[in-house]
Amino acid sequence: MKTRSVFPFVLLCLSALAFALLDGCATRQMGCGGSCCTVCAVSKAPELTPLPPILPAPASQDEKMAWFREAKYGLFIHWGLYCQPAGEWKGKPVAGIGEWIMNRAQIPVTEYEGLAKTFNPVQFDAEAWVQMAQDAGMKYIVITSKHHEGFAMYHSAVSPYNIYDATPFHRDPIRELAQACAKHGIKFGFYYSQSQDWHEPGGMGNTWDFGPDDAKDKDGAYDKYLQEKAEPQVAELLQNYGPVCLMWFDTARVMNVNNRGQRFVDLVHKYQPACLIDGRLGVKGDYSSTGDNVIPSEGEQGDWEVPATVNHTWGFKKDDTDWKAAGDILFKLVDVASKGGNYLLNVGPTSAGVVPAECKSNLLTVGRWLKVNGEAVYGAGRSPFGDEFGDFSTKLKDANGKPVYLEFTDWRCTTKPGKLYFTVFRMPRGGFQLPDFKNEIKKAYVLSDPEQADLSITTTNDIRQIAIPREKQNSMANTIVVEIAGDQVER
Ligand code: JFZ
Repeated sequence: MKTRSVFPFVLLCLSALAFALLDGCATRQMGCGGSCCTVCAVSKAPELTPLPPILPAPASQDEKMAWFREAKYGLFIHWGLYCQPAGEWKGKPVAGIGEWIMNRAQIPVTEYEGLAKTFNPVQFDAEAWVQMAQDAGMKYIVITSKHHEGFAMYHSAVSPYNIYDATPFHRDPIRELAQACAKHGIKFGFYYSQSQDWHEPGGMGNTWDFGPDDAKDKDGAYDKYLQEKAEPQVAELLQNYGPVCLMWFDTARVMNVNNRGQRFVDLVHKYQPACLIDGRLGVKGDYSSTGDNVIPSEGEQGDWEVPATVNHTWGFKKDDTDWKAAGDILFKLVDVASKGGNYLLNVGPTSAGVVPAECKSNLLTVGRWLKVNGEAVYGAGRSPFGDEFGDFSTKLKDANGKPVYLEFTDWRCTTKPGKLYFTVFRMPRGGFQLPDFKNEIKKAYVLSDPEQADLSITTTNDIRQIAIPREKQNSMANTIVVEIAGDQVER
């Protein structure tokens, strides 16, 4: 009697066990593509294959910058323990950007560390993230390898406070991403918070556990942290993940003494001479970084990049769903490109390891436009005009009595030798009015038109106007290619 009633249960257990052994997961969930199981919380890592070799030293700075100048558009990823509280601590919303929650709520290290014990992003799929970046038209990915919280999102031998050793996830997502990026031909780089580390007594920023920062600077704790954690971790990143396209340092604090900044530069040059350094290390890098979401109002010389958010935070916050619309992202990308810069647009994946659906969908909409019109962006040069960026109002004045700068958003111009790309965001009824230039026009056509059918140009009082047939118009933006005599515009 007793044996009989237990028997079905034993059978069930055995079959579940067999299934688990075969599949790596007892009760595979629908919709996770087989990469995870949210019920038994066991994730499946892809098979690791060798990474490509590190790139040789470029022959010149121009050669070093070539991929960056071509790329124009990159994906920034802020992912760390902070995506779990997601902007809320002990049931209360915490103001400010999500990845700053430890600081904003002054959470003690011992308490914050607890987040690692439950961090298990079982739906993480490197392949899916990289595929998304590619479909979005992005050419490089920069991910937070360690943000200010001090937690390494890769398998670090320097500190056990890392995703591989300290979480039930027990995987190295950075290694998996490096592999997927290599497969898809996407450049891969790292954000690394070199100065701020709220987990370490000598790191900058954690004043609630470890006292004022200037004491750490003066008593040697900061240098100890830099030499025993930050520098060795940067060295790990440069040695263990294949070619690193750039190192994105941030929020520099007293980097100019004791060769602090220079030592990071030296590490990059030593291990990966082709790797770029951003503009926030505190000593000179390879290009400059603007303020967050700050797009200059005019064209700028040199190499530069705008780090930007898709909502109002970098790290995931559950209550921030105010996503930039696809048309807005596209305008900003073309705007930045027409001013000579790169656009590094951020997503904050959730603690499950997924990019929020609506945000992803907006990025993919831009990607579909770029698939057809990318020639106007990738590798394209600055606008030779400038009047299209905006002008000072003749009527509106700011609080200091100065005229208000009004941005114009009707069109932007990018260039390649002998070609002007006019990306028109608001098409006037009568057609697009070309800015004044002397070159003869050889041909004009809509970039998305596979036939490249000639567009007719009408000239009235020296003003040249181009109309696009309605059936060839796209609701977000239309690029008119104008082929000119000579390589450059003459005004
Ligand atoms: C920093 C970080 O503190 C933040 O969490 C995020 O990672 C962001 C990309 O970078 O914040 C900054 C750094 C510099 C400026 C603004 C925000 N800045 O120069 O304007």
